[in-house]
Amino acid sequence: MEPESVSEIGPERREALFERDSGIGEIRTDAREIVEHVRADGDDALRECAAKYDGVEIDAIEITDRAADAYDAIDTAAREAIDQAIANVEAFHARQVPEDWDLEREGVRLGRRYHPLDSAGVYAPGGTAAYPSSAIMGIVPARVAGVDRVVVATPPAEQINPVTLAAIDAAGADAVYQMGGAQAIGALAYGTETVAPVDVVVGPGNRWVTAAKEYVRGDVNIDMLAGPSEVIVVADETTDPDRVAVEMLAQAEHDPNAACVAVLTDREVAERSIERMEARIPDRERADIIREALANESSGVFVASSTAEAIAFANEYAGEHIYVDTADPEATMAEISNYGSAFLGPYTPVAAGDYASGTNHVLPTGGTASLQAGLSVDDFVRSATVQRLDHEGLADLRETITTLADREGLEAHAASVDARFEE
Ligand code: HSO
Ligand code: ZN
Repeated sequence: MEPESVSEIGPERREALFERDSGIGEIRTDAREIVEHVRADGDDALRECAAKYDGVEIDAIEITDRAADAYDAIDTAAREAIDQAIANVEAFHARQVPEDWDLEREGVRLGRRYHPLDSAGVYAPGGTAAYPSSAIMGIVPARVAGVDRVVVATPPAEQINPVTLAAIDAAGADAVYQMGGAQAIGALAYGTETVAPVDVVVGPGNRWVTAAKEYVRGDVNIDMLAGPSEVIVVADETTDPDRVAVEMLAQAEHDPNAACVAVLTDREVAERSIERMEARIPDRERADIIREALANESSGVFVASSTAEAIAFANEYAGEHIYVDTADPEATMAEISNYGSAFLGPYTPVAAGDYASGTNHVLPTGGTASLQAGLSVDDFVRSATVQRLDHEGLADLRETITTLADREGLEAHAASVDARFEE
């Protein structure tokens, strides 16, 4: 890998960097068919899909008891880590619970009221890495919001990762189902004999999960259409190249399609960061995935000619995670507004937020961080408005209402107000 200059990024490279694709285009139609299959055939379709796509024959779809047993069976260190992560995620998300409010003026009271959704479905991915942390990130905010029924889908396997099952149990899921991929999203959205449909489906997954979420959106709420993990590192001449390297390698290990970018204002630090990345890769267990991720067209190390150019690059990139390791990270960050979650300073690796500090790691990718937020309590509540007027309050508004109703040709609206003033 060689450092590239920000000012010399060509149009193709630009597109790959800034319009990162979630990769659902090619499988969209097939994912929709799977959802419709589950919608039509329910549990039978889920069992068929488990055999066909996950290679396991399943009998019971609900495995809630197995999750409870897993929590007791895993080692103490894992149990303590799960409990600590849950406590921190709970504390951070408790601050997000919105409070009802009222606005009062003479004779009129207007208010906003928040109500939790009744039910939520959380997708906890399986695959090459297990994701107990993602289960926590989906379940805890739903519970904190006051959702009555929180259920989890996780892909069937010969042996579902016990730590994932334990985390699902500890985070407080009411039910767990062994179902994965597009079929799981179909079941959560439309229900089967075993699975009752939910109001909102959240959580990251592979392309099939994302394509299915795109399809069911509208019939149910979803959090977002998340693509492969991303990080953008912003660094300057004061940065230790090893820290750039470890941040790049950490998110690169998620997926060959992960997008890992560094933008530095110092060419020498950029060159040394690349050296440190290359030196460190052989020590990593998932070296092959890391190499692929760093070589893909959405990853790279860039040299900016000024801080302003680096900041403009970061805003255009709109990364899922931004790691800022400059002389004054707060000052650098003051001008960056497009990002899912920011990690500031040398002791704030992205892994802190991935696992344990308390912020959510389900975050917008593919540049959508300029448009939307990561998963939060907001995804599990809806707001409504309420009002109460007295005689005087309505008298004050009478003329305004009846005039506008008249101009709209909706005379019965005006009459509904006038009626209140008839003897
Ligand atoms: N960085 C991922 C979340 C995660 N990391 C889970 C480790 N485990 C979100 O892009
Ligand atoms: Zn991660």
